[in-house]
Amino acid sequence: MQSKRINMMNKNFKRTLITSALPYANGPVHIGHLAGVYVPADIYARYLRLKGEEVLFIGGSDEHGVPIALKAKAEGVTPQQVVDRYHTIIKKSFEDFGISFDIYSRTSSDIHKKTAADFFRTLYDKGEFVEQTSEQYYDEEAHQFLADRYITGKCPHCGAERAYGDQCEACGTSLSPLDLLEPKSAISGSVPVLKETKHWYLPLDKHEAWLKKWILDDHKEWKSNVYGQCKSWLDMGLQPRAVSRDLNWGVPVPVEGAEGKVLYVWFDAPIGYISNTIEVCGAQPEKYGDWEKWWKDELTKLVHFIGKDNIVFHCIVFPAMLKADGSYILPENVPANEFLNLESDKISTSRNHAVWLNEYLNEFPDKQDVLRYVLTANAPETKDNDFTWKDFQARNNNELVAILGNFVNRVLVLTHKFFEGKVPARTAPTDYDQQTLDEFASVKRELEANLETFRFRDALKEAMNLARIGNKYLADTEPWKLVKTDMARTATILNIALQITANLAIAFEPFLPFSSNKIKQLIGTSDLHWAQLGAADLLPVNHQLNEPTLLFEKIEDEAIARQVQKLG
Ligand code: B3M
Ligand code: ZN
Repeated sequence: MQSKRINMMNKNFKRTLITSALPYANGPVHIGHLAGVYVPADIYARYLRLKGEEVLFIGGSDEHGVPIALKAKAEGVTPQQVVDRYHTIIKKSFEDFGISFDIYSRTSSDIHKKTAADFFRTLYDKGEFVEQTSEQYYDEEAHQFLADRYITGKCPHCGAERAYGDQCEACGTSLSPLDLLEPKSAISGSVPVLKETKHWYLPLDKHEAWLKKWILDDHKEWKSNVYGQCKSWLDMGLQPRAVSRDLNWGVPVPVEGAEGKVLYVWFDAPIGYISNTIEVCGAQPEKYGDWEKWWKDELTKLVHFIGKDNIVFHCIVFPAMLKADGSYILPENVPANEFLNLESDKISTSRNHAVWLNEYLNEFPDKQDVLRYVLTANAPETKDNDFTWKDFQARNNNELVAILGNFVNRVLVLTHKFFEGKVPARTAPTDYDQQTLDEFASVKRELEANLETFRFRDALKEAMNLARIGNKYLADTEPWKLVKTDMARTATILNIALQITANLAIAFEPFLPFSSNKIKQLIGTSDLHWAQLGAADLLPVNHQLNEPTLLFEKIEDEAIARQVQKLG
């Protein structure tokens, strides 16, 4: 057992398939989405690409489910109109923030509808479902069964008034409609009646034994929040889960006698990862190859980036679906994050207590990296965390401007001033120079160790350490003074400082892609790879640098006060 586990962990994977949760297309995305899922997934994807590894990074909108149908009803438009609107907004926000998906597609695509229906059909034909008729709530005014969020009531666990048929948002407990006290239809407000209906269930109880072994024995390395949640689900014992719903918005259940029924949104959504892989491989076969190698080859490392409310679906339900099919690999890791709060309060769409990505960019154009930086430095990796505008300002002014931006700017300005913007020659490095150069190598090791284990906060700290090393080096050696007496020594110092600058462009690329590009542009290089991190010869002598411009600018109190005020 022990040796098997070690084997699995040391497996020599050939490629990495990265998925990020598919956000519901029923609203724009906010900083909580970015911090919890998309920035970490993007850091990981960029890092692996920079290492020259074969990577496929999948994103897309989740366009089915009751919240979307409800929103359409409330607005008097069709569900398709709702998802068209938000899919476009969400897709653009991700592009604007540099989330480097290989594809960002959607679950209302034809490829997805076919892939999801085929997936269901395969399991159906293999006898992997249990068919069961049961009594469910029905709205006699609206003539409709009330699944999931179509029904509200009092939470039996915490007593909160507006719990939904699938979950109580106040206490986080997942519910089924029959658990609710004082149930009410979300469509008409009427008290529903019970009526019989047939559904297909995935018998998770039958999958329990292998899931227990696979997660609890073989994946002890998963993050403790993820492992802990899985363990508590598994310890409680798994129940069959319905994978169909009586609804008119979704992928129709592809069997006879299923009129008016669609696949449960949590059945079709994760299949969206597969559909989007099929779509991108079909569109660019020379670049990505055959889709099946990404999903059916044991040498593919599958990693799901998600938020903590999606853990059970990605660690238990979707793996059970994949296993029931039998031809798919299982995720190697599911580095789920906890939640991000905003100014000590839960982010809430209904109360508009959120920072929306599209609005942020209106207020802070070209400051994508500032937000990426703050959200990573403060990521809810092991526990819920708080975003505050004060912290945002402080990290920008005291870290990005004062440390990283200041270092790069000083080096470039001094080189232009003393050496006409050309990389000066390095001669006879002192012990201190050597020690500084050696420190890069240890930073590289630390960075890698953290990135490989999804500790992005610590990884970012290491990258920032490199800039601190640079600042300290300049402060200790004072080339602006030495220039009056020792030109050769000044040249050596600036050469080393410029090598540090080139290293910063590599180290920060996964975290701050826009700033990394700017640095590369300033130093006139485009081609830098991860393997070069730590090297002291990235910029050849006499290489021409471009005119310095500032990487970051100070954010004033007024701008911050405006944002705080906006939250009310
Ligand atoms: N749309 C829930 C969410 O956005 C859901 C994720 C689907 S991932 C396959 O949190
Ligand atoms: Zn509750």
